[in-house]
Amino acid sequence: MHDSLGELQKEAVAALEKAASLAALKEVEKNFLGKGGKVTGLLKGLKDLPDEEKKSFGKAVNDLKVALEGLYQSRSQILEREEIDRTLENDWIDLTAPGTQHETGHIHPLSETQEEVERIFQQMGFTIVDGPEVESEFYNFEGLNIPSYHPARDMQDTFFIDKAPHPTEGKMVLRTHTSPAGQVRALMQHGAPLRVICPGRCFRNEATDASHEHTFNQVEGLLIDEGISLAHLKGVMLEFLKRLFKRDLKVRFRPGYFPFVEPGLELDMSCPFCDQKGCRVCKHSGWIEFMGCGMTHPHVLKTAGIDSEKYQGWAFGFGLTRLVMMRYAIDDIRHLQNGDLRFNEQF
Ligand code: FA5
Repeated sequence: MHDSLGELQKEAVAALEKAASLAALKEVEKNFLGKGGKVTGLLKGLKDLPDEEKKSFGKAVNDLKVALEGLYQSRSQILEREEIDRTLENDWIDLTAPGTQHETGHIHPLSETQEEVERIFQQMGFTIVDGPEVESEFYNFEGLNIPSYHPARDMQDTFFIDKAPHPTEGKMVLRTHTSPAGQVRALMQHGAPLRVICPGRCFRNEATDASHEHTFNQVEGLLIDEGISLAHLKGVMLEFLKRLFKRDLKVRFRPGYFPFVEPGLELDMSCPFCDQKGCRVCKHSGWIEFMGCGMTHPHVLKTAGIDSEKYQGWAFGFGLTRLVMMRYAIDDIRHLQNGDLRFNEQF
């Protein structure tokens, strides 16, 4: 009996030492020391032995159990250590390695400049308003003192929409400028006094080239109140340009013609890129044509139900797309909307 115990001990010790992983070691422990294990079986069988054998064999089996448990513990510590070393060897992280760069989106230069323009005018007390891109002839023309027979309709080549005309407002068009949003819709809706800007997309049915697109962005501005003159427009524009270009600039008015303002004017600004010394952007003139503007025509005020004896004001409209081209020295307007990521990623 004791001999077979010796055999069992050899077998268990060999199996414990051979186990190469914690899982294998656990399996060996189960086979010998677990509930149905060989050593446990011997302990359970003690009760059937005669008393004189029970004591000495019982002690021997118990000694074997204690010895195997000790061996199991020390083997399991060794294997645990080996497993930790293996993990450290295989799964190490180099904290000094440079991180992976993730591609992020870019704010389009048009949106960036529009946001800046909006912020500056908001700081000066203007509200941002919007209008529809598909307009009726009434809002795009008549409400702006441009009746159907007026030659000024030809100044803005119009896209007509293939859709039933509005019962009272004429044919539907893609708006050719942002003036309907400001001088007609905002004025009709809010009345006087009013201080708004309307940035938005406009459309013209014209051949495209480096400085003309069929789709482009404008910013319309409108200020109506009592006792308003062109001096206020000059002051607002000087302040706006100073905040936008971060330097003091000059402005000058030239006569211009737009049926919805009287007098109609063009505003030029001194070139912010060469301080009027002459450069490519200002075509060596020192001045850059910036926008159309003028005192709001009494007919426009009347159409909006405003007393033109009491209230006066001015309106302006500049090309946001052209402003972006100037700021970022973009030589072809078509780059801005052709969706080429190589262009967009530069900003
Ligand atoms: C107008 O559209 C007037 N509504 C502006 C105005 C508002 C005058 C209020 C008076 C009072 P004009 O057609 O000049 O004006 O256009 C204004 C600006 O839009 C131009 O100076 C130019 O910068 C831009 N623009 C016009 N057509 C195009 C085009 N095809 N592509 C890109 N920009 C354009």
